Amino acid sequence: MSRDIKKLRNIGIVAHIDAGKTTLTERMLFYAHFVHRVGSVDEGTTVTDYDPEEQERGITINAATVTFPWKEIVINLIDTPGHVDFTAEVERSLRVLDGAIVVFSAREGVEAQSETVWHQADKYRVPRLAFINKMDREGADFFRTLQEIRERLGANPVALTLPVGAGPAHFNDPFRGVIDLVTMKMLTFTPESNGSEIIVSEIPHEECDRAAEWRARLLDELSLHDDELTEKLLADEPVEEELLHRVIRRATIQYRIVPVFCGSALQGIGVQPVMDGVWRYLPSPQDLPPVEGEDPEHPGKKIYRKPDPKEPFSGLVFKIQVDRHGELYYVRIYSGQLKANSRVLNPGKGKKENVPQLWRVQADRREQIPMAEAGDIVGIVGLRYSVTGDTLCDPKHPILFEPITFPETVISMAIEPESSADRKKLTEVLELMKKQDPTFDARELEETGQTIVSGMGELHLEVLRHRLEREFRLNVRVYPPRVSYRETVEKPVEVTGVCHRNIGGQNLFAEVQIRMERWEQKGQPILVTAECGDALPPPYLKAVLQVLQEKSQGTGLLGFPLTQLKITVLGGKTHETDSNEVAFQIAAADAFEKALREAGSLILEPIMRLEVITPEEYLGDFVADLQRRRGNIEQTFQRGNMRVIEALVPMANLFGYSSAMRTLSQGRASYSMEPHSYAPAPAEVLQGMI
Ligand SMILES: Nc1nc2c(ncn2[C@@H]2O[C@H](COP(=O)(O)OP(=O)(O)OP(=O)(O)O)[C@@H](O)[C@H]2O)c(=O)[nH]1
Ligand SMILES: [Mg+2]
Repeated sequence: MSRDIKKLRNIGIVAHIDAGKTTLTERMLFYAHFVHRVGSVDEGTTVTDYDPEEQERGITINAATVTFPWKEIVINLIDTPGHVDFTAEVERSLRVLDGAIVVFSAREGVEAQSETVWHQADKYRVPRLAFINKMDREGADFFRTLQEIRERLGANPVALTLPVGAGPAHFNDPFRGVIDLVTMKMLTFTPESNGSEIIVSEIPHEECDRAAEWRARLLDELSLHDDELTEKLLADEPVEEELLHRVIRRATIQYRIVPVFCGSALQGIGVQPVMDGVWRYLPSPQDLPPVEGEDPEHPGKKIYRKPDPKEPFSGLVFKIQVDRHGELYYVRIYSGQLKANSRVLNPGKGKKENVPQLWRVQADRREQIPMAEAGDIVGIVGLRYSVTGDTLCDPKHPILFEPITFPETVISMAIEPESSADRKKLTEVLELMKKQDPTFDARELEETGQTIVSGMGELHLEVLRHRLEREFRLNVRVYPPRVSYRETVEKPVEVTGVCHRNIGGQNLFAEVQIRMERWEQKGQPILVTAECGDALPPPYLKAVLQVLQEKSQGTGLLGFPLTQLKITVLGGKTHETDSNEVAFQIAAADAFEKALREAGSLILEPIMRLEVITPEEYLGDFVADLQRRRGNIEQTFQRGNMRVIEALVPMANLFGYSSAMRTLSQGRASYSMEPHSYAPAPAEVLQGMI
């Protein structure tokens, strides 16, 4: 089944936890006639939260893909999780999607994780729409949320629908419909039809002034992006809807504006206008510039692929789903065609891969397809060497895309199989889980026979443990979680690594000089680079860089994974007859070990960015409590009738914070946290370790 690429929309739904992403997805599926009754998150009956773990907890854990038609288009949609422990799902989705709907709760406004996903979408240059949801809740405020989008996110939000009323049905002026500022009509959604029937009527008298004011703002803003519109407005001529749609579309795709809609996904109010927004304003794969990659044979040389089925095939593996039945590799196709039973190249690994089967994935169901084209997202069964972030391409036309970066783990815990017979199986299953989840790590400790698993938070590790039991029938003993420490070097050093040896009668000579130092750069824990001009011939330099790269992925002097580390190759010496690549590998390893020893080590602990939302009366208690936890309060501010505290706090002092927080506020406060950075651990921590 090939599709018209102009009519395809690859989009993600992203937001803070509980904003209503899954509820919105379910509504869209209902209006698109993909499902015939509306499932509910609270009853565990939605299409996209199909995992038992998700249904029991009422939250999304895995990003789920669904494909459905809407008017003239086909939407490939990924519903992502909001909980920060599963941020990898958001990161990789945004990496391969062409557009996004960012959902906000009209009551809570722009929450901590909304900021994070917003910046992730900025990083991958994803055009987006905003949906201000939960207009039916007490305390919902569309205009305040709009203002927060402008101020906290530095975005340019442009309201396309306005709410009529706010709050639940028993209120005086409850939320009951939206005003479409493009058509200047009021839309109501009949409850008997579950919101699928839309009644279009004139704007009620009492709303006219406000609608006129916001229409004027909309036209003002749009005229900044289009001359034809400006002329029409100056000449006082009528403006057709089609012109407005065109201008909004162009400005959205160029990241100049963010169209904003409002509604209630739960009550089925205001959802179809967002779906129309996806159709009208978000890009098809063809509307985007060619994707950039590197020529694997000439590192540094940029090459491009147009989103065209006639170009050579290229794609990116962005997710691997593992279950008892095997592994499914999700691939975004950027150019060309991919057929079942074909062969492709994984240029990063230098391996050819067979593609035996292609699947279209619908949440937990799959359908086999013979072929897929540029712009599409498909599942492959049967790859052997590829991992998340790898490029696949036409073997005759190699291209290498930039891999996906994921955050480092922050907590660890020791686990052991209940019976020693399960040890081998546990190791195998953990390997599978690592493959599936790039923010999960497992290392065996030789001294104790325990396995240390690391992840993004307590919930992340708990969910993984449940999977071991439920899916793989492995019972494990679990030790209390602790912080994932890292290490870097204390002071910068310059050393020379040498290889002056005779191996099997052959003399080997190499010398390489390196600098090792601590460096901090967000998103790039380790940098290995060269500043040595032509002191070393390229094959030798390549061998040196490779060894340094590998070693720096390992652990430091104290046995913790290395981070915040920069290694620079400064120079070296070769010998006319005795130098070769092996000699340089040995010299590089020698330089690395020497440098680590001389530079001393510094233990780093993970620091979390914490946001607490509390009623005013508990503010003082929260601040004092956070200070006791070695927290640094960055700011506090008002949101509606609540106070928000933003603080940086060591993860080590945040275990069990949710129950402490409930006690402090009698259950009235809420919080969220996400990894922020790694900072030197205080002396006590070091003492405790030695
Ligand atoms: N009143 C009201 N409640 C809503 C609305 N949308 C969602 N909810 C409720 O909010 C809760 C969270 O909804 P979800 O759809 O699971 O939110 P989510 O963004 O998918 O959450 P995560 O996937 O866990 O990040 C559920 O209890 C929903 O019933 C809405 O428009 N109005
Ligand atoms: Mg969800």
